[in-house]
Amino acid sequence: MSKRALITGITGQDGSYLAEHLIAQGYQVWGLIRGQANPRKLRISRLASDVTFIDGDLMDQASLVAAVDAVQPDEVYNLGAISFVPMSWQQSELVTEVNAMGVLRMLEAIRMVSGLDKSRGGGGGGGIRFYQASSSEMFGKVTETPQRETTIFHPRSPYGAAKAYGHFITRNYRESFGMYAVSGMLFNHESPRRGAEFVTRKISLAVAQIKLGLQDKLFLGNLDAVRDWGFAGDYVRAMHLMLQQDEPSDYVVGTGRIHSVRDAVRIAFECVDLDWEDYVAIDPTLVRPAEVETLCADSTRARTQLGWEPAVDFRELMAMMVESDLSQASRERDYGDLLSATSW
Ligand code: NAP
Ligand code: F7E
Repeated sequence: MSKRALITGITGQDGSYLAEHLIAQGYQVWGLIRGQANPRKLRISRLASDVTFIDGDLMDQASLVAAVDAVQPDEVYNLGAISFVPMSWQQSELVTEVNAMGVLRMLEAIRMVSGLDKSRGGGGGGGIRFYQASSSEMFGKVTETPQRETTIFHPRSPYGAAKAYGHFITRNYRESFGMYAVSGMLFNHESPRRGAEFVTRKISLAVAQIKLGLQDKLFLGNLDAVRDWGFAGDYVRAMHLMLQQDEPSDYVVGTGRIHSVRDAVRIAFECVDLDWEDYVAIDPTLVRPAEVETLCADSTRARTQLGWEPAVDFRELMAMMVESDLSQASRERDYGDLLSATSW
C-alpha cells in the first residue's frame, strides 16, 4: 500500500518540490489549497499532475479537521505560512494567526481525527506523523555560531517569533501526547521557483532583465546581511527523512557555508559577464527595522542521523536561477504578454 501524505503550502516553493519528491517515492499526495480559484493551483497541476487538491485554510480549524479526516494521511507536512519576513511587520497579527496559531490548529486536527484524549496523553498520534516548517529566523540575533538544535532563540521579527511558537507547540504535542511531531529548522533555501520578493530571486530576475536590456538598475537593502543559502530541492529530502526515523526529533538543515547579499549579487552578475557595481543601488527603505545579520547552520545531526547531504552549492544555485530567469525572460521578450517572467 502506498503511503498517503497531506501537504499544506502546496502552492509554494517547497510544496512543489516536496510533492514531486514524495510522488517519486510512490506516495499518494494531497495538497491543501485555500481560497476561491487560487491562481497558483494551475502551476502545481502542471508540475505534479498526480496531486489531489483538498480545500482548507490554516485560519480555519474545521477545514483542517475535515481535510485530515478525508485524507487519513500517514504523514502531514505543514509548510503553509506567510513566509516573507518584512510582511510580518506590516501585518503582524495575520502572520501570527497563520504561522503560529495555524500550527496549533493543524496539531489539534490530527489529535481530534486520531481520537487522542487530552486528559490522558501519551497516545502516539494515531500513527499520523507531523512535520513543522520551522525556520532559522528563530535564531535571529544569534547567541552562538554556527547554530544547532540547542542554540537559544532570539527572533528579530514577528515572523521569527511566530515560528518559535510553532516550533515549541510541535515539541509540546510530541511530549504531551506522544505524537510523532517534528520540526525542521531550515536555513534559507532557494530555487527557480522561489517567490520574486526574496533576495536571491529578486537578483536573478533583475540580472536576466538587465542582460536583455529590459531593466537599468537593481535596488537592494542591506548588502552586508549574511545567509547560509541552499537549494530547495535538497531540503525537501531532509523533510521526508525526518518522518522516517524510529524516534521523532528536531533537526537543523543548512549547508554550513555562508555568503553575503553582496556575494550573491556579484556571483549572479558574473553568470552573464556583467559587473554588478554598474547596476546595483541601495534603497534605504528596503533595510529592515531589526535585521538578522548572519546565519550559519551546523547540520551535524541531520548529516549523521538522517544521512542527509546537500547536493547543490551556492554558485551552482545562483547559476541555475539566473539561467532559468534568462530563458524565461527571453521567451517573454519574444512572445510578449503570452508568458510571465515570474511564472513557473
Ligand atoms: P512560500 O513559497 O511562500 O509558500 C507558502 C505557502 O503557504 C503557499 O502555498 C501559500 O498558499 C501557503 N499559505 C499561506 N497562507 C496560508 C493559509 N492561511 N492557509 C494555508 N496555506 C497558506 O514558502 P516556502 O519557501 O515554500 O516555505 C515553506 C515553509 O517553510 C513556510 O512555512 C516557510 O515559512 C518555511 N521556511 C522557508 C524557508 C525558505 O528559505 N524557503 C526557510 C525556513 C522555513 P497560497 O498560494 O494560498 O498563498
Ligand atoms: O532576505 C537582505 C535581507 O527576504 C535575505 C524566508 O524564506 O529565509 C527567508 O527569510 C536577506 C535579509 O529572506 C534585500 O535584509 C537585502 O537579510 O531573501 P530574504 P529571509 O528574510 O532571510 C528564512 C529562513 C525564512 O524562514 C523565511 O520564510 O537579504 N536583503 N536587500 C534583501 N531582502 C529582500 N527580500 N529584498 C531586498 O531588496
